[in-house]
Amino acid sequence: MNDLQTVVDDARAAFELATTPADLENTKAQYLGKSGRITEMMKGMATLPVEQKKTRGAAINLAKQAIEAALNARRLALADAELQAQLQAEALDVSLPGRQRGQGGLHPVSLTLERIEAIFGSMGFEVAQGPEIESDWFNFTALNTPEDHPARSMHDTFYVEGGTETAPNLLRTHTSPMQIRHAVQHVKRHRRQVEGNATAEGLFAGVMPEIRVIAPGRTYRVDSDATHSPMFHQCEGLWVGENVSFKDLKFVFTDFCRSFFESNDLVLRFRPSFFPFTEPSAEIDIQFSSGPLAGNWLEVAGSGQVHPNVIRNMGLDPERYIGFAFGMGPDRLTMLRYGVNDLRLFFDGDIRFLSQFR
Ligand code: 2NL
Repeated sequence: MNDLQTVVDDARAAFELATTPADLENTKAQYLGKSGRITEMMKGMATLPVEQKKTRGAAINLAKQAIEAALNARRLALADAELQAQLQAEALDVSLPGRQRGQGGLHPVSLTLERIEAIFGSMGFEVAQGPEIESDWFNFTALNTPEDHPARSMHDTFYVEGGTETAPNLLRTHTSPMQIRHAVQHVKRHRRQVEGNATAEGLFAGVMPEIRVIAPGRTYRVDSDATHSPMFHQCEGLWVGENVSFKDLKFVFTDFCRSFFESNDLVLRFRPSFFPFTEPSAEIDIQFSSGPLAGNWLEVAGSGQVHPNVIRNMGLDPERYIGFAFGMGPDRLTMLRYGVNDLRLFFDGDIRFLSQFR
C-alpha cells in the first residue's frame, strides 16, 4: 500500500506546484488521465487473484478519491487566487480626488463681439450676416472704391480662384459688404411691401423704415506683424434714414464707448479723415479719465457720413436718404478693455492665455 501513499503524496505535491488552472488540468492527466499513474495501477490489477483484486481495487479507489479531493481543493484555491488578483488589478482608490471636467469659455474677442451686439441691440440695431468670400462688387465697387485703389491690389487683398462679374473671388477686407447686402434687401423688401399695398391705404406706402444695422465678423488682409494679423475682426455700423445726421453718429458712438468701457466720463474726439465710402469722414479717438491709459488719445474707429454713391448703390436716392457709418476693430477694443499688449495672443490658441477670460 506504500506505493499508493506515494502516488497520493506525489499528486498533492504536483498540484501545489501548478500555478494556473490550465497547469493544474495538465498535472491531473498525469494521475487520473488515460495513461495516468492511477489508471496504470488499475490496469495492473488484471493479473491479481480475485481476493487481492478486491482489496487492491478498494485501496486504489481510496487513493483516487484522495487525489480527486486534493485536485478539487487546488482548483478552488487557484480560482480564488485568480479572483483576488483580478480584484487587486481592478481596484479603485475611492479616496483619490476625481478627474475635473475641463470648463470651456468664450474667446475674449467673442466676448467683445457679444458685448458690442448687446449694446447696439439696445439702441435698435440689427445684426447683419454675410459671406466671408465676397465679390469685387460688394467688397469694393459698391463702396465707391476706385478701380486703381491700392486696397484692390493682389498685394493687399487675398484673392481666390475664379471671379467673374458676379462670382465671389476674394476674402472680404472689411464687413461693409454685409451692410450693403443688408441695405439692398431692406430696400427691396420695402418696395415689395409698397407695391403690395398700392391699392389699399398702405401701411408701408409711405416712409421706409430706417436701416439700422451692425456687421461684426472676420475679415482678411495681406498683413502680418505684432499689430496686424492676416485674419482680424471688424464691426461696422450703419444708420440710414431721411434725417440722420453727424450729431446722431456722435451721440450713438459716445453712448457705445461709455457702455463698452463702463466709464461715464470717457470723452471722444472726432478728427477729420478720408475714406472712399464716406464724406465727410472722421477718425474717432477716445480718452479715459482714470485707469492705466488715462490722458492718452486712443484711436478706436473710423466713421463718416455715407457717400452719395454708396447710398445710390443701396438702391436709394441720395437726395432723400442720408446716414452715417463707422468701422471699428473688436480685437483692438479687446486689448484696450483687458490690457492685452500683443494682438497675436488672440490667435495663438494658448490655453494659458485664453483660460484667463472664462
Ligand atoms: C476703419 C474705417 C470705416 C465705414 C467704415 C461704411 C460702410 C458702409 C457705408 C459707408 Cl455700408 N461706410 N463703413 C465708414 C467709415 C470708416 O472704417 O478704420 N475701420 C476700422
